Amino acid sequence: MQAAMASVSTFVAIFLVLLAVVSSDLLVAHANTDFISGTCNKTNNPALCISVLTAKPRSSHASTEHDLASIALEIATNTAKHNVKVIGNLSKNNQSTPEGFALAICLKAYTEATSALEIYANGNFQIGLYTSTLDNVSFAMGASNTCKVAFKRIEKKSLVSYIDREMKEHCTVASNLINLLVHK
Ligand SMILES: *[C@@H]1O[C@H](CO)[C@@H](O)[C@H](O)[C@H]1NC(C)=O
Ligand SMILES: *[C@@H]1O[C@H](CO)[C@@H](O)[C@H](O)[C@H]1NC(C)=O
Ligand SMILES: *[C@@H]1O[C@H](CO)[C@@H](O)[C@H](O)[C@H]1NC(C)=O
Ligand SMILES: CC(=O)N[C@H]1CO[C@H](CO)[C@@H](O)[C@@H]1O
Repeated sequence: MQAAMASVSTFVAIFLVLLAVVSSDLLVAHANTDFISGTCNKTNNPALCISVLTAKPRSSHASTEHDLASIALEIATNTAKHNVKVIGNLSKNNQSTPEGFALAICLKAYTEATSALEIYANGNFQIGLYTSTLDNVSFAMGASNTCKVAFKRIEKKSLVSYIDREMKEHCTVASNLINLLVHK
């Protein structure tokens, strides 16, 4: 009987501990979602900002606007790099076609965008030169338009409009968040 009582109270104790662990995890997750949405609410496109940031698990550990801006800059940088690869792959199968000509322009634009983000924007961000960082992100974002115009010139449907849009969106979110740091 006593042993049974003991095991019931042990069971209750374990249950309470588990409950506490689960609910504190939920509280933390909730607090971070609030931090992301609260920060994104200060930008002029909260929905885009939230969807881009929450795709990256690391965002849920962010506790400052600086952390979120840094994550957004990394996302934009990875997008530029990824786009270089996608365009490089497409160029192989489109050589000596009008599309190949447009893709070469896109490839050059995204290669320059990658270094603008990875070297210049990242370097300036690290040392707190946020206005310069914004110049570099803005330059990089131009790749999406350069690429779009290249296809317009050959009067063909762009093979890469999806990645152009992604680049524009990711650079916009990075700019909006870095902009929050400028006015501090
Ligand atoms: C952000 O704005 C939305 C829509 O106005 C609102 O529902 C939400 O509570 C806001 N988030 C925070 C953390 O203030
Ligand atoms: C590029 O092509 C290579 C080889 O076909 C493939 O492994 C890689 O996943 C492709 N990358 C992208 C980003 O499409
Ligand atoms: C980065 O920004 C700085 C400051 O505006 C500028 O001098 C530099 O040329 C920029 N680099 C790129 C690649 O945008
Ligand atoms: C016009 C042209 O040659 N387009 C080709 C470009 O490459 C992709 C595959 O990577 C082909 O599907 C297209 O037909």
